[in-house]
Amino acid sequence: MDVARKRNFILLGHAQSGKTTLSESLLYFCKATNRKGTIAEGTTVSDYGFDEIERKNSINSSLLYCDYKEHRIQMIDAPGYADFFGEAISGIRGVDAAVIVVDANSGVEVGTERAWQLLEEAGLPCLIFINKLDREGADLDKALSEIKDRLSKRAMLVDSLEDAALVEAVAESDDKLLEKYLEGAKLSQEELSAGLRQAVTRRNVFPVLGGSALTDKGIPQILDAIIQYLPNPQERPKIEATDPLKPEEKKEVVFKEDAPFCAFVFKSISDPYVGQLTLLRVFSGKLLSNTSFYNVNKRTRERIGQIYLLQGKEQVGAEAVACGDIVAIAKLKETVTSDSLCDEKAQVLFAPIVFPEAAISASVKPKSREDEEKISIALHKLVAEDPTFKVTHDPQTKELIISGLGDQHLGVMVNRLKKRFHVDVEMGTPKVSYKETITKGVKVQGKFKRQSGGRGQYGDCWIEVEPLGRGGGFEFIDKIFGGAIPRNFIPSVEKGVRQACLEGAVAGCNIVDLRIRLVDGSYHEVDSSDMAFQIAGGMALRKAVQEAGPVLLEPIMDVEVFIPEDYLGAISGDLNSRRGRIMGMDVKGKSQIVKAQVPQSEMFTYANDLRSLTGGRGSYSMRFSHYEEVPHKIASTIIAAYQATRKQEERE
Ligand SMILES: Nc1nc2c(ncn2[C@@H]2O[C@H](COP(=O)(O)OP(=O)(O)OP(=O)(O)O)[C@@H](O)[C@H]2O)c(=O)[nH]1
Ligand SMILES: [Mg+2]
Repeated sequence: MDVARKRNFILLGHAQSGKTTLSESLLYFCKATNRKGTIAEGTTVSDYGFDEIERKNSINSSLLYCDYKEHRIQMIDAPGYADFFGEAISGIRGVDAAVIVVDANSGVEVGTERAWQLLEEAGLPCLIFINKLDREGADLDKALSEIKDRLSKRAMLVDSLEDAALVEAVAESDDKLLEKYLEGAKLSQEELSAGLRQAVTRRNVFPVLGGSALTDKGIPQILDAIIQYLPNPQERPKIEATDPLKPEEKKEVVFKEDAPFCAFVFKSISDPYVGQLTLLRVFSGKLLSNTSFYNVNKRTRERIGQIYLLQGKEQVGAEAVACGDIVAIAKLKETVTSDSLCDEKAQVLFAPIVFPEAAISASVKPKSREDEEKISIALHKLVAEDPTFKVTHDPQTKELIISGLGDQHLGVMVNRLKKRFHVDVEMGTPKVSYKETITKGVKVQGKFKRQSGGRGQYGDCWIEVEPLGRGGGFEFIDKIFGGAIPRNFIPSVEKGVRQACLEGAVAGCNIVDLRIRLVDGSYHEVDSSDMAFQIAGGMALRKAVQEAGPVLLEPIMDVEVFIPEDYLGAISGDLNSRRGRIMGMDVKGKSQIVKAQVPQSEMFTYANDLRSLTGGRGSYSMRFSHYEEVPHKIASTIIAAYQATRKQEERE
């Protein structure tokens, strides 16, 4: 297929606006399928996942294709829910343009704005499809005027090329046309329609169409618009890339079939039959099945087997693919999402995909013991598929923590663990990794003495402890003079002290930020042993901490909240009520950024709380900053709870 006859785009928009139904309608109209599937029956080509069928919405983006008027159209159907927005972010790296679907009754929604912003940042052109016009009360003009108000004045109906605003926008995209237009001459139909195509690619015009995906209204019109107005892979906007051998220099990628091969990996899928499928977009040159490519990120060549086109879950073998194609390759060993692939002699490094930070966490625990091994293999596979899903192990609380973009996201993953990997888990709120430290210096004795029958035990040490600053860690200094403790038992004392620091003295947390000096002690010729001095060291440390004004430390997070201006007051107030400190404000595009430091324990439900506070318009990112003292009242509650469980355990 000639590259000028290729079009590819991503379907974006608010959840439930009808993207998947539209994709199904396009496939059916182009005879790529012989039956039109529906969301209700769970029979669409795109939403083939068991959980997509169960929930009746898209979770993963899928790749589809059809032919229309001698053009090859490839599309990516992305999910609309915020929890799965990572799929839209990766998907746009495979395409040249987008079709934004808007529900006529609901108009511009949060998900529409989010999609719009994504395209604005990527500099990709788009068409807008106002859907569900079959429904009672649906009003194309009303939806269009809202789109003009909230997205862009350059969103326009293009079926009448006479419209003055349209003519002006087209003229502005081409110097020659602009000159003619400013001189007052009338632009010809040919000039206008060629100019319009350029205006769309340059994001000067966003053509708007209307219809109904459910009842197949407006389908040929949107197909015509796709081939008439959207750029082909050679005309697409420029792409950010560098030469890995000269990383300082930007590199211009020419989108041509007879140029060196380069491609970008935007997604991985794990398929139940063929295993790992790697999805890539070819930007230049050709790639043949059963050859190899150079992976710039891994600095290695990798052999490939069969190349496939994807029609939902179905793989269709392709001998050769070229500039503009979006394809899948099975069982690659080295190559992962965000890698750049190319000809070794003409290296190109594309910018990596920047995914949103995981915002919400939960602890997971297999319900049965046999599943403990299975769960890590299963989680590993889920992580490989979804770069917005993270798994960590907290060494202090010994919990397995999963993190994602929202509670629906985590719910989907836990459901996959169960259905795909047969691992049933219990989900809970993660425990905070508190730490213990001291606020003043003390000197104490730790003495362990057992001398009743048989061989006795004897260890005795005096230690001085003093607080270190935050992040000071643990220091142990041997100040024994004159053999009060024999040299070979000094490491035993240190070992006992260190072990006690791991176990905690008041709330079962690591003890940190203190200096310990071993200053004195005594021993017994026969009864002293390594074990006895370890125990004495531990006893001394626990006693010292309890006497040295112990406090708890908690992790404090750096939080950045992105919101429209109207929500500033509500968001700042809410952060204050979470014991947060506002550190500053900033502006990015149309968003306000509130920067704050907030204790981690107050942030576990923030993803959902922020969503309800801002009607879904807010987003945030968060990372660990430092440890700080827990306010006394809260610390007492935590310590009391720990002591209570200890007592309970001892009784059992
Ligand atoms: N009346 C009417 N209903 C529609 C139309 N298009 C889609 N729907 C219905 O709207 C619901 C959502 O449709 P989907 O195609 O799943 O929407 P989506 O945008 O893919 O949703 P997400 O994947 O969750 O983002 C389904 O119940 C569809 O049957 C339409 O043109 N008219
Ligand atoms: Mg969908």
